[in-house]
Amino acid sequence: MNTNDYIQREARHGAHNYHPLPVVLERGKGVYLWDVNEKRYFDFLSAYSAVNQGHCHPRIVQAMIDQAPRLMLTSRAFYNNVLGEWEEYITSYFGYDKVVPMNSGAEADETALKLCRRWAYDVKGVPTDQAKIIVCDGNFHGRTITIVGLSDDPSSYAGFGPFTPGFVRVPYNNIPALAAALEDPNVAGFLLEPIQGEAGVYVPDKGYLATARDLCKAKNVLFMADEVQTGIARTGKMLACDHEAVRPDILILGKAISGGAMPVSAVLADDHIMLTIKPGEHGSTYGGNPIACRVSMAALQIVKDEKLAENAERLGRVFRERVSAIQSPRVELVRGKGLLNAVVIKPKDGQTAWDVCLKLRDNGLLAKPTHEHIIRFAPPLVITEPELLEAIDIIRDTIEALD
Ligand code: IF1
Repeated sequence: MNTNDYIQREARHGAHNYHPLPVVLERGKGVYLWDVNEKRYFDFLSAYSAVNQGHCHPRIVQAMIDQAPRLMLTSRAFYNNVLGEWEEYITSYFGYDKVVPMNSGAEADETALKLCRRWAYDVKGVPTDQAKIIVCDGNFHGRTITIVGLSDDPSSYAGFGPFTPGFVRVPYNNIPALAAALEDPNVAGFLLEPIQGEAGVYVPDKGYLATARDLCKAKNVLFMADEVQTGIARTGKMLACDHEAVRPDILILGKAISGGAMPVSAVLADDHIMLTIKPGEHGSTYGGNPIACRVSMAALQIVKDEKLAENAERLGRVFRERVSAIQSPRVELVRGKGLLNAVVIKPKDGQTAWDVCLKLRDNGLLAKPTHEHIIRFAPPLVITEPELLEAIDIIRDTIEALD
């Protein structure tokens, strides 16, 4: 079979809910991917920041191999010998009383919304069914009906209504708008991404997170950070909130807490929030399964052992410095934090970021546009400086060849 055969087969049998870059991958290792013709690429998407530890990290693979033949799934109907170890590990890792294990990032966001509402009624004293949760313009928190109802991007919500009530949207990175929305006594929580990934790596002004957290605290409103994409060392700190020493009331994690091996997500909070949900009131068949727990502990330990946050901080600066220095009228702007960066491409002759990504692919580097003129560059955090410099050469050569 050739590349086109694979693509056509998916078109015949799979829903058309994606428009992937035309490349068919079959092997990954570290920062590299190989396609079905054995062509090698730098991975500069990392599966949207799920593969921070690099593809097929041996310690993560070994964790799967060790656990799979012993016990794969018990469900939460019974105890097992692994879940408690993971709960203890991850709650001490991030400094919270308790954790709810889930699978996808969307499930973790939905779990956080349920926790926030339940806390509002049982602890804050908001009248039943009157709780409001504030979200931001430009947000991306997943693809469920409630979550797409929070979006202001028609490609996320159009044609899927009606939507869940009880949400207020404010402009991102805008303290006065947040302060005004917080005047409503029924507000229970504020959900945001510390850096908006899908919006095009939108880094808020310094102080925004800390001020927002203080305003929420003053109004007894839960500050909920969706670190599904920005967490796990991606932005140069373990959590993006760490850049401002902000400790969310509810911390939402996913993607790289399992290093791209399988879906694992988690919601962390302290007892006064977490214990408002009683036995039988929330759950998931696979949430916290033994393989997920072993894989997640390996993935999180690698982040510390291999100092991935420090590496992301240092090489992120190298990336932004060198890409900003590319002498081309096409590079409008380079922005980001750590190794979560985006380049805004000035359009010319109708060429979009998609066209640039096709040429990057031809030159051996895989990246994906987030919008018509923005390309996100997010390699695995295990990338070395020589590998990064080689990848930047590909980016430079590709952009300079556009003119
Ligand atoms: C797609 C975007 C990124 C996320 C944040 C929750 C979730 C995501 C901050 C949900 C997931 C993924 C989903 C994937 C593409 C990708 C994405 F382009 F959609 F917006 F990364 F920016 N919070 N993001 O980024 O996690 O349920 O997917 O595990 O849906 O196309 P999930």
